[in-house]
Amino acid sequence: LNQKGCVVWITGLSGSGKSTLACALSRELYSRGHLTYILDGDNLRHGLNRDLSFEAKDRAENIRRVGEVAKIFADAGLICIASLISPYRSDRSGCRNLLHNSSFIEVFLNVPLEVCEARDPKGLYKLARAGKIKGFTGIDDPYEPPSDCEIVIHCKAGDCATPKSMADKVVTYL
Ligand code: GGZ
Repeated sequence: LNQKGCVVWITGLSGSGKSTLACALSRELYSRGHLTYILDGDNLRHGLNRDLSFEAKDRAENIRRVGEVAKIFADAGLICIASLISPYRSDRSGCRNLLHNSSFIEVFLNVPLEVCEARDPKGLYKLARAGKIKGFTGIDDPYEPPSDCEIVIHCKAGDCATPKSMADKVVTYL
């Protein structure tokens, strides 16, 4: 096994399919003999990052910590897949700057808010619209789309790629 580590950083709205893509990509890479590890924002917020809120400064700290951990995995030779909303460009570029530029692959899951909101897998958009969650990304908190990321995956209403085909697009790039 001879593998150069890297970080695949998946950014996008809640419900855009980041975790689904992360899993599909991990499976696809595993089947090709690569070692991977998934760092998922929602999961990490139950442990490593459970002291952090969704205020901008805490989101920045969330991204910073995950970027540092991702770098450790990449240094160890793994393909680290990080799936976080990471709504601020400056936070994402901070992570990019921790790594050699060629080792940071930013993937933008470009799914319109309407599509994410219609999916609403955890009912969070509904709560946000009802004012029961404040500062929800896309509703009353910003999302800054990447302007120069490595990969963009588009998904329009009724026309979304399968997890496998999204993963294949990333694998082809890698
Ligand atoms: C955005 C929120 C919020 C607010 C709870 N804003 O789709 P999910 O549910 O399963 O994943 C989302 C997760 C976001 O965590 P991240 O660490 O990825 O966010 S960030 O990168 O912005 O720090 C969502 C849930 O937490 N969630 N409240 N106010 N998402």
